[in-house]
Amino acid sequence: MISKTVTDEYIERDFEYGARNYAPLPVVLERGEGVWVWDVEGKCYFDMLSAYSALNQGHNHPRIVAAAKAQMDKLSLTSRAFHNNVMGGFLKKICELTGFEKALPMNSGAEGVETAIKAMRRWGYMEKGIPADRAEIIVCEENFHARTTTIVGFSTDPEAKTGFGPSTPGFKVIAYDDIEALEAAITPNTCGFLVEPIQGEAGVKVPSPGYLKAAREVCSRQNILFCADEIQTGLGRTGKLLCYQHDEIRPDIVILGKALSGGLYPVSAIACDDWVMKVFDPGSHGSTYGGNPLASAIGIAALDVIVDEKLADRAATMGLYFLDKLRSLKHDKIREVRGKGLLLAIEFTEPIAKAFCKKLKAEGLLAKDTHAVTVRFAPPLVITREQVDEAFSRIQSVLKAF
Ligand code: IF1
Repeated sequence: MISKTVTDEYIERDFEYGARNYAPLPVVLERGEGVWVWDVEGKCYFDMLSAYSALNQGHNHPRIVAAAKAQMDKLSLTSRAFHNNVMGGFLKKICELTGFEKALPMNSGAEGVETAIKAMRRWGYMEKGIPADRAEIIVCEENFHARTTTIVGFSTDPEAKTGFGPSTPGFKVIAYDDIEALEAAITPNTCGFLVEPIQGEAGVKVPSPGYLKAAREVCSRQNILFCADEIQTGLGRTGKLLCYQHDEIRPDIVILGKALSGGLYPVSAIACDDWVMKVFDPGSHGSTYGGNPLASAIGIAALDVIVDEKLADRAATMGLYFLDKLRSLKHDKIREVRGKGLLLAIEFTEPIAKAFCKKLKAEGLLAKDTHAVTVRFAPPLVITREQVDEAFSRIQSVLKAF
């Protein structure tokens, strides 16, 4: 008789009681530290996904854990019916780091994006004078902005979208990295352009140099808001604090999430100047947990770690080093190696990404496939040169046997 492993037991329980909305790699994790995670059988792995860039600071960063514990002992939740003594410091820090005047805290990335959509629409009605219920927001093909009904309504990925209609009206989808398509899609009712500076889920698609700058200029000229979804690309991941800084632009709204808490808690926010933020008045927006003292204390520590440990610079240096190594790989099934900072990907010529990730797992390295042909490598930004070397040698040995 073949006996069940502990891993099998956990996985069976997940499938017995859980919805089948995921098909994870068959590994059950129970502990993490820095770039490492351990499964329930004691096996150690490199985390090369970092919870899709939520763990830029590494697993269980001691400073963020300490801040969370200290705040938990005092006060965790007040709701926004009352002020708390931590939120303001968090918002101030977001503003100082991003260079915007105001920030509005939420929880998940999805809520951050919804907040930005509401801000753009209200600005369209209140400031631009768009007739009621006619506001249009332009988004890009292969976008990933989250999973609420409104947001999947303008997705172009059938897996994410099918069966969840009717879609919220008021969104126009254009090709990514196509400035003429943006110009052509604008009407007098356009209030905003929502874009990922690098499309993560689409397979780490880096737009052509100059695209974001040109899009920024179009938006300014046509009086529409430029909104950057930096939930995945922001907070150091691509080698700058914010990915759009590579293009020396400033959006009207930036959306942050994921690493804003370093993986300890769902924390998101939008940041913008007051001429945009003032569209929100009492009662128009909010969330029970948004800006709570625990989230705020965690957020402050998470941002402090990014700054004090110079994680954006680390991502730039280690990213180039890692990218060079990945580009040195010679294999007839590799189509392209690309990325910025520590948001890297290998695209294969065949749909072998998932099988590749399974082999990597056996070698003690966890990575995630996307769209069958691409594997993402996005380790915590605290990764050292020696750890990049070690990760690379595991990737190389899996590829040799492939
Ligand atoms: C899942 C993808 C990544 C995001 C951008 C908003 C959100 C995300 C640019 C929403 C979230 C996550 C969600 C996660 C998988 C992951 C993902 F593969 F689905 F597309 F990262 F690439 N904007 N992305 O990347 O933030 O509400 O999830 O906090 O399992 O759905 P959220």
